[in-house]
Amino acid sequence: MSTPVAKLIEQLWVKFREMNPQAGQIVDLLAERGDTLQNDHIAFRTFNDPRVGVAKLAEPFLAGGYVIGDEYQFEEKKLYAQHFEHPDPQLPKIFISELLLEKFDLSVRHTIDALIDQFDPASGNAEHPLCVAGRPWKPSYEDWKQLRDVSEYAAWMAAHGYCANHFTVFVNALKSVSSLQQLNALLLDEGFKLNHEGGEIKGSPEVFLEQSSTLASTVEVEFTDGTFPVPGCYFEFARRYPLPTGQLFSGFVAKSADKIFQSTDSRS
Ligand code: OOG
Ligand code: NI
Repeated sequence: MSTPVAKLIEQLWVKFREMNPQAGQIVDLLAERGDTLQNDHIAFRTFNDPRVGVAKLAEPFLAGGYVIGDEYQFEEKKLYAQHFEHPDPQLPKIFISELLLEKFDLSVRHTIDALIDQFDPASGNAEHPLCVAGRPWKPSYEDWKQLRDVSEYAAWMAAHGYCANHFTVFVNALKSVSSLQQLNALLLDEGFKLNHEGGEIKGSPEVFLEQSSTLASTVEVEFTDGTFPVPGCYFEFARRYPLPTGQLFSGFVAKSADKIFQSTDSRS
C-alpha cells in the first residue's frame, strides 16, 4: 500500500483520528475483540464552485485509478453527490458531495463566496491535494450561525473545510459481531451516541445496504471572533449485501445518505 493514493488515504486517516478521538476509541474497542478495521468509504464535503467542486476534490483519486460510480441528488438539503470506486477492493470507496450554491439567497452566497475567495487555487494541486487542505479560509462565528440557520452542511464546511468528514467501518469484515444491530448495541453499551435520524439503522437488506453512524463529537473551533464548540467529524458503519448477480452492492442509497448527513447537525 504505497501508491500515492494509498498514502493520501493514510494521511487522511491520521488527520481524521486526530480530529475525532471517537474513531481511535472505536478502533481500539474492535481491536480488543480481535477485529481489525477495514474502511468501506471516506466522505468529503464541498461547495459546487468550480474552484473547489466535486471534480476538483476527485482529481487525486481519479489519477490514482478510481472510477466514477453513481450520482445522488438531495433536493431538500440542496446537495449533489458522486461516489468513486477502485478496482483494488482494499481501497475504500470515496463519497463526495457539494452544496448547490445557486439554490441559496444572495446574502448566503456572498458569505460562502467570501470564504472561497480566500482559497488559493494554486495550492490545490497534485502535490497538495484539496482533500487534505484543511480549512483554507477564516470564517467568523457570525458566518457560522448565519449558514447554520439555512444549512448545517454549509456551516460545517465553513468551520472545517477539507478533511475526511467520516471514515466507515466495513461491518461485513468484522468477526466479533455478525450484524449491524449487534455492533450498534455494543457501541451504545460503551457510551457512544448514535445518530437516530430516520432510525438507528438506515436502509435494509432489500436496498443492499444498512448503515449507522455516531453523532459527530463537538470540537472547539477557532473563528475570527473567538473559539466556539461546533460539531466535528463522525464514524460510520456499513453492512453491504449481495446483488442478485452475487456481487456486493458497491453504491450508496440516497434516502439513507440523506439521514447520515445529519450526524453533524448541531441540534441533534
Ligand atoms: C455524507 C453523508 C452520506 C453515506 O454513506 O450515505 C454518507 C456526509 O455526511 O458528508 O456518507
Ligand atoms: Ni458515509
